[in-house]
Amino acid sequence: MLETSKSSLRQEQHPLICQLADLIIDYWHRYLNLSPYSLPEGLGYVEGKLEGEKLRIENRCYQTPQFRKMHLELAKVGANLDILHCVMFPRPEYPLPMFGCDIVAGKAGISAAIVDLSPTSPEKILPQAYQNILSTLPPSQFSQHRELPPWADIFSEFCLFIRPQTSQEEQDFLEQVKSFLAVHCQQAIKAQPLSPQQQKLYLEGQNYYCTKQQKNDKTRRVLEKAFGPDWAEYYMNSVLFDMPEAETSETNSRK
Ligand code: BLA
Repeated sequence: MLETSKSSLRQEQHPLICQLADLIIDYWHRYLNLSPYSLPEGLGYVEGKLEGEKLRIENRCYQTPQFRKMHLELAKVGANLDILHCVMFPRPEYPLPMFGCDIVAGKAGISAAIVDLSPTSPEKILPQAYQNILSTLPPSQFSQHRELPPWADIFSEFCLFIRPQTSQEEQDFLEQVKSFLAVHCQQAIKAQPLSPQQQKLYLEGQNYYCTKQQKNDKTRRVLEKAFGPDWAEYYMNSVLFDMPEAETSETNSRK
């Protein structure tokens, strides 16, 4: 899956999604030492159509010495709903937070743009170095902040969840994602491994994050409509928010 050319789906996406996808891939290449990560067979590109509109999904996945799995997904529902989903899962040896980002763009523009560095520590707080740097970022001004749903207690105090109102706000969101990615990649490459006991706790932190994200009914509903409930469940548990403990595949073991 180490493609260098731009994908077909990307060119059909909302311009902010294209920009963000390019930016994420650029930062990953710039800061990290990428190797391919294989998704379960047949899940690189998927199309589904049960009721209503066709859903197309395109996945890109990498791993690095610090990250077990870095996943960028673009999805298109019919002609009117474009989605970008991105999660960086740290290897549990490192006390790193989860980078997560989601953009949902409909006919009327972007309804949801969210980015966070979410804690994995037993205390559910970010490492001090992250807190120090994130709290010095210039404050961004957005006219519509959105309220998080009840399952979303996994996010940090730095989580940004907005409905951008202007192209300036869209660009400001992009700048925020850039800052989060830069901080995260710079911290990750300096990270020191944890003791086995600590690793277990951070792994539990990641599993808690995944369990909560699996409760996002809005994501589930989109997948269910195109692929049915069983496939949606499988996809949410094994591609979007798979838990590292459940991983048995040898294809993605560290080189
Ligand atoms: C919301 N996610 C949504 C919405 C849709 C999807 C349709 C509703 C948009 C809105 O409320 O305006 C759909 N998102 C998808 C689909 C995929 C996807 C189909 O990623 C993948 C195929 N979601 C994430 C990640 C985060 C996230 C990594 O995948 C955050 C880091 C958050 N999405 C998130 C949140 C909402 C959302 C918090 C709002 C949920 C709500 O208001 O109930």
